[in-house]
Amino acid sequence: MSTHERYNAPATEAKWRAAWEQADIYRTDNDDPRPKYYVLEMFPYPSGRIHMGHVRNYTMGDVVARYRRAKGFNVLHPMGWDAFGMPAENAAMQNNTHPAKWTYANIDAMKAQLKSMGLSLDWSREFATCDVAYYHQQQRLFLAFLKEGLVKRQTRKVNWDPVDQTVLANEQVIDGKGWRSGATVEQRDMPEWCFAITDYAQDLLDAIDTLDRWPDKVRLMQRNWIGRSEGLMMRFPLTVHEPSGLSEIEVFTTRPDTIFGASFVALAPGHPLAKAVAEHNPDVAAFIAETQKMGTSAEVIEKAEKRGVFTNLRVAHPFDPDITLPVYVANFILMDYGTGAIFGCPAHDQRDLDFARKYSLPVHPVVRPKDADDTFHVGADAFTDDGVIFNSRFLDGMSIPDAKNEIATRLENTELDGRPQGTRKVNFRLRDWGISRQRYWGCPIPVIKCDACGLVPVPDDQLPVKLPEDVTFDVPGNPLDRHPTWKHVDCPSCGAPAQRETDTMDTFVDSSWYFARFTAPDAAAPIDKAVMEDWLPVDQYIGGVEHAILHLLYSRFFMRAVAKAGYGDRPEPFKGLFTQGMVTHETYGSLTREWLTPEETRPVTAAEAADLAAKYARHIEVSKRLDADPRIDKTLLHVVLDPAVETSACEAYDAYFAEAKCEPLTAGRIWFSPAHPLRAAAPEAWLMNLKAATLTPAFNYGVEKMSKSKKNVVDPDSVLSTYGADTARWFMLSDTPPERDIEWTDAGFDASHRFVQRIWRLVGEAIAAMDRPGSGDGAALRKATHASVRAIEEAIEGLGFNRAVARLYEWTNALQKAIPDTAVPGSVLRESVEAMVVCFGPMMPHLAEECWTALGKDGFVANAAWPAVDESLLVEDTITLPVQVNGKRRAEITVAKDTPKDQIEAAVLEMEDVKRFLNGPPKKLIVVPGRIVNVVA
Ligand code: ANZ
Ligand code: ZN
Repeated sequence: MSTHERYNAPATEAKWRAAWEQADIYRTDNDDPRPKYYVLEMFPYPSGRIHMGHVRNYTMGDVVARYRRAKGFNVLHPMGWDAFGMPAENAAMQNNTHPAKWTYANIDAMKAQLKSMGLSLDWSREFATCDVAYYHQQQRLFLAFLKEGLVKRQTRKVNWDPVDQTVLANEQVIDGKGWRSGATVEQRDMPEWCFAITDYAQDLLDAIDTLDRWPDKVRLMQRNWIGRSEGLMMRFPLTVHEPSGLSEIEVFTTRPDTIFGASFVALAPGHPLAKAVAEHNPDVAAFIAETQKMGTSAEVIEKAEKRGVFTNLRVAHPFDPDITLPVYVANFILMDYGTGAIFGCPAHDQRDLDFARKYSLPVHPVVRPKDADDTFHVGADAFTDDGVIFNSRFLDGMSIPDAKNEIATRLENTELDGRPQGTRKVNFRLRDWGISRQRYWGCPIPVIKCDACGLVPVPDDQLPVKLPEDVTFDVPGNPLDRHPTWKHVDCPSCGAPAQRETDTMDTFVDSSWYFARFTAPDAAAPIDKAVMEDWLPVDQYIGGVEHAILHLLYSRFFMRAVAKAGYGDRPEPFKGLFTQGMVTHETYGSLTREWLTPEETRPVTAAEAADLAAKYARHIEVSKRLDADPRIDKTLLHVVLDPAVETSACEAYDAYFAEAKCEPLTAGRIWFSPAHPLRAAAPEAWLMNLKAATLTPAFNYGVEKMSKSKKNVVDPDSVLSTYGADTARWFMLSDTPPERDIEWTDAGFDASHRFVQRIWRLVGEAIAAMDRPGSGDGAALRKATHASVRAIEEAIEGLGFNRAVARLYEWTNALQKAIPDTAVPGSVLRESVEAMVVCFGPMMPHLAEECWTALGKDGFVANAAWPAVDESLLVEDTITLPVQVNGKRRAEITVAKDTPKDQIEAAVLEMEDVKRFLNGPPKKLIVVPGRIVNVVA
């Protein structure tokens, strides 16, 4: 073959993919005796098409898989589909198709796309979580967990959409309204199935310390999510009788040291005492009813204005019965944390302070900064830092920890109605995991509800509980619930007519154990214990940081539950975790952010730019003034280039001066932040592009995450079919560290494409020179070769793919130089080229195969061993020593490692940078071998 031909990537790549598939080289045998290595990328949701984020994620995983294979590991690298979930039902509603049909068609399409990337996946292990075979096993796991006491029924506050007749996740409640229906969301108490993840709260927290190959930020996010706090349960007696008979309020506090700064007690709207008071107090009843309309999420509650209502009740201060505190019902107290009641200390808690200011409650500081005196007081900001206790009787002068301890000890030893008034308590923010979803497209919960027997597990021989196929999506609500026959069954226990559970499982359940199922995807049991224990933990897991909390935490819990149920003991599923950055691209749009694809825009001509600049002169002037104004919050900059909003822009400007604050962001007014690339350019340059064939400005909104809604997506398909997978893979690995966002640019992509061609030419040129004997020993190239192999293996092992790429560029340069140098023997060229092909094989696997064949090698490079590094060639044979004159560093000298002292001395005395400081021979000259040269003038 002629190696001077241009490399035809699309055709060559297809050929090699067919060859790999034919030879079935990526199938993994569980019994292979070599050491195991499990690399996994988070499996995709089958939305229908892969996006560039997938390309990046799977390329990285594939590099790791191919590298470890070359290193002699038995590598497991599977792929599947996270296939249940709402989008399939939405599609079913919109397109009148069945979720299964839609899902499996998407899987087919995406699988073909993934295949065109040349990923070394073991497709024989593929499954979708909506496969009956998979969810059958999941139902068995559910029942095993139920038996172990890890599944509970709990009544929970949920967001109920009265129009769609469904429970909404917190993210689906937008400003108190359902995301789809727009109906005002109600809070309802609903019985739910829950997994007892809180049983493992402490263990999940402690074990984070063992995850030393996880990013610190993810470990921190997990810690915060689990949210352990040590505090005190504290009982406050009511001063008057309450008709319900309730006589006290118990609170949970992490700051008992601030008890002498307490100025109120507050109850959650769902607190039993709050409800009791509501029975006879209409104001309280109205307030509670109103708060029901707020979302249930902690974030919503955090953001909302702190409000409350006085109950007319008071409690006695635990250390002074003469002090009483008013009891409120308040919207910022959560019912499902602690006891659903607090004592408020406004001076040292911001929420309490906001509340106290609103209701004119006293603010008594009881902790002062170490360097402040007793006149210390609190203004708009609560003081939450460390300090010294004051204004607190027997606590005065203590540190916070000592004061906490003192209060706890005293209250533990004080009796109230025959029980200690205080008890130390550890609380977790983590809640049990509610898995009930009132949806069709999920794994049915295998339980039957019988009037006589209660909740009866479906017997194993009656599993799987299959989803019925004949369902309709034309009306809101749960299709399983309204199916005419599906839910009607006989009770497995007494035989009486009974009903199936119509809730399905949260899709996070499906993804909490798929990695374990991959190890033995056809096992008769959910998990083949021995095989799973062989493979797990996953050596390298790669995916998006958006899954850093829930998916990973649920998986960690799941594996603990799996262990308890006897399916194998691997509590930590992922040994190494890597979270890659996103793929970004330039974004264009109109002033009001009607997005345009880059192709829909065109560059503005100089004449047009001048025209537009004149037209928008007023705005540009305002912009410049705002820019220069030191009083402006520079995080909210601005340019308004639409005549229609000219007045409002100028009004906003004036309002700013009047009110000393910036206008909030509103439609029609665009405030660019200074970080925006357009801000750096001249005002005229803001008009980067125009909407094609019009004079409508198309603003460059900078580099944003690729997303359909912003129309800045580059479709992998077009790139893969035109340039081939290797170019796309190489681009994804180049330049940008993998944890950072990578910007898609045509120029960068072209450079990758040229490099593919360059390698192909280079290999051809090297092959042509390989027969020559060479007049020298080629030591320089040999060194470059072996040093490169070592550097690339270190880079890949550290997931520094961009460093491996950079090293390959250098290596090709060294080779390029050596080819015309007839002193370099052909055998040394061959050694270098063969090693190079193996080393870039993980990144550009198709090109590597083609080069391998051109080199006359047998078999696939995908099966070739990683080049052995000759360590002796890595030893540096020169050494660089700093040279000091009179204690100051003046020069450095590089010499052969074994240079005798006297030769170094002589050479130093000849150096210009040393001679300058000498008048005649030096007083002293000391060579510290391998370290430094000291000259005393
Ligand atoms: C008195 C106090 C004084 C508090 C002070 C803080 C500062 P973490 O760390 O998250 O556990 N709290 C307790 N239960 C609550 C609930 N159900 N809803 C809202 N807030 C609640 O926070 C514990 C602190 O959060 C507790 O300590 C309590 O307020 C509040 F200067 O008690 B603290
Ligand atoms: Zn029964």
